[in-house]
Amino acid sequence: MAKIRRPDEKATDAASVSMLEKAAADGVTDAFARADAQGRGCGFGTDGVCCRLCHMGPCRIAPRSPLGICGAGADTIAARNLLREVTAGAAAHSDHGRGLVLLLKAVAEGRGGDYQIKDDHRLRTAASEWGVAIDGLPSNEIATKLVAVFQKEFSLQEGKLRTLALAPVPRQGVWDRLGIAPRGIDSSIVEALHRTHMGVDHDYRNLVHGALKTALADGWGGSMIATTASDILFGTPEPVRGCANLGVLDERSVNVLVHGHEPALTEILVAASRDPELVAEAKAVGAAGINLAGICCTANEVLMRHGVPVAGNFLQQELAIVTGAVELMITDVQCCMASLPSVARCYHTKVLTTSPIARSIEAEPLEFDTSNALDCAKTILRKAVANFPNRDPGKVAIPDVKNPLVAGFSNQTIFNMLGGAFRRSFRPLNDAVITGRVRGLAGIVGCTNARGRIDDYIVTLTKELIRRNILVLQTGCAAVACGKQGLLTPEAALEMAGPSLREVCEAVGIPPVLHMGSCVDNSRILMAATYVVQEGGLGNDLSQLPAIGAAPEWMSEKAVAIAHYFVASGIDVVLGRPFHTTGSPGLTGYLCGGLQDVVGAKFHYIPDVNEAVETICTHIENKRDALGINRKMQRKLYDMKDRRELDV
Ligand code: SF4
Ligand code: MSK
Repeated sequence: MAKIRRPDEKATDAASVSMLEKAAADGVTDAFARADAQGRGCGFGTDGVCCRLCHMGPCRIAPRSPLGICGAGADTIAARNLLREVTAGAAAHSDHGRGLVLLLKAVAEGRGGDYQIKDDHRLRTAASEWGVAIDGLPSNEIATKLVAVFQKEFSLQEGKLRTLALAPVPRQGVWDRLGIAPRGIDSSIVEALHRTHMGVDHDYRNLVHGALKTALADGWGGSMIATTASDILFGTPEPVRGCANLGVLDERSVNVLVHGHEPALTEILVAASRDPELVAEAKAVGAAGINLAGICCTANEVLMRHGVPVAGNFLQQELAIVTGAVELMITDVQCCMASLPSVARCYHTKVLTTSPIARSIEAEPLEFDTSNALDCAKTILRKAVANFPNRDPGKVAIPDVKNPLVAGFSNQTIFNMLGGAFRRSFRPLNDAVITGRVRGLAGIVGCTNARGRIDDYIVTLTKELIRRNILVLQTGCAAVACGKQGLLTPEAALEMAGPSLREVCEAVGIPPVLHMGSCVDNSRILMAATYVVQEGGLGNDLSQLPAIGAAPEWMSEKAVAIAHYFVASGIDVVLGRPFHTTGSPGLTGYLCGGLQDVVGAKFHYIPDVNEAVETICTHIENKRDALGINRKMQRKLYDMKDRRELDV
């Protein structure tokens, strides 16, 4: 009999708990209820030993049937399944990147409609990074040349990705020696599907290397290009105030939620929602105005650049509708649940899909046309305004729960904040790490998962690491989880950070947890680590840094790809739930052990958060020992004069 959890066993924050109670009272089935109904899940699937790659199968590996019909055992089957997950994740990120490159191409060729190049400086630095000559050229010509380079990164058939050259040189050597430097992004994905076809690659270690290679085509390819193109088109994020949780919905306004991952439409919606004509139309139907807020990573994109409030992370998408106060939810791609229209049916909410590759039964499709973006955005918002009179006040209950936050920590911003506009530099951060005031860096990223108590592991881990003077970098739904708990404010440094991290944060004016963007922006974390290496004093490869990645509550195939590109880059990754490999001791042992000698990093499966804290701290201290920077620090009590003199 499956266990039915109480609302407070499903969610950490008060807003989600109260909406889970309301969902039950309103007769709405949510993801948590469906997770309970699913029970523990199929053991073969959980262990990764179910294969349906050909139609002699499906084959399941068990003691009485240790081999599939073709002779593939648990190691091969689980490794092929894992590589296919990485491939899907890499494809999702990279297709997102491709869309942005095509938009940049249209802008460069004068076909961008309402879009333009917002960050000319970023365009020029990106062109230099990718080896495009810029001398004397106007922006559109530089953009055209850069787009050509980016497009070739997708289509390259031979050689290796040019983007890999952004990584530290020793790391590139590791990839070359191992033969995992990917060629074109698209061809890497095709190759991964080929090698996992029935009867091709059977060696689980070789399949893991394939997973690392495909993931590199994502992190150092498609995702890196996606982030760069977004910054050029929409502006490189700078620190911005915002707030998070369901309390950002406004009972008096037309509430519009953007959900998914693609920033192009959302950027225009931000402008359109402030259009006086549309605001007047909203007032004409009795609303105070139009309130735009976001869910998941589309939310992170517009939070990072405009301070648009975040209504919630992944598992709050249904709960937002349960408030009864959402006129329209606009979905694009990735992480938008199939259930949304059926939840919306219990209220007056309309669900609109805007991508031709992401339709939903019962949701209204309205294909977003980038060449006519503003008109399209206005049409969409008018649907929301028209729906406002249909709201049933008796069904409205918006939790009075939200927390302020500061987001917008692109690397360019971190350079400026640490070094000042005239001596932009990561030096102060390196010095803080070398002197031990910052013990190390942890990238805590990824999703939330309905099988657990959402946000719990992420927030507990983050709080404990900053208490132990580890600076935390975040993206995606993990960042929103911490935003909801007030961890993304400079004040959090005073209240929750360890004493030496607090001093650093106070001196620079940053939170102890830096929100670096959406899940595709994990590329920013790769680059942050790279800039630290390049700054000097902490080794010459990413694998030497006192740094670690963690995906405590991950659920998406994109997270599998992200975890692999971190490990391929030499950065260990802690996973709060294991990959589906536990039916293969050989594969699990290789991922969580053997890889260390191959790429200088490995995975850690750690469901217990306290164990994760200890593992992460030990890992960071071991790296510090190896660098020879673990000199015993003298404890010093700082007075105001000392604080002013702090060199951070
Ligand atoms: Fe079974 Fe092999 Fe076919 Fe997989 S590829 S379904 S293990 S026969
Ligand atoms: S939205 S991939 S649940 S982070 Fe990027 Fe959140 Fe994970 Fe989707």
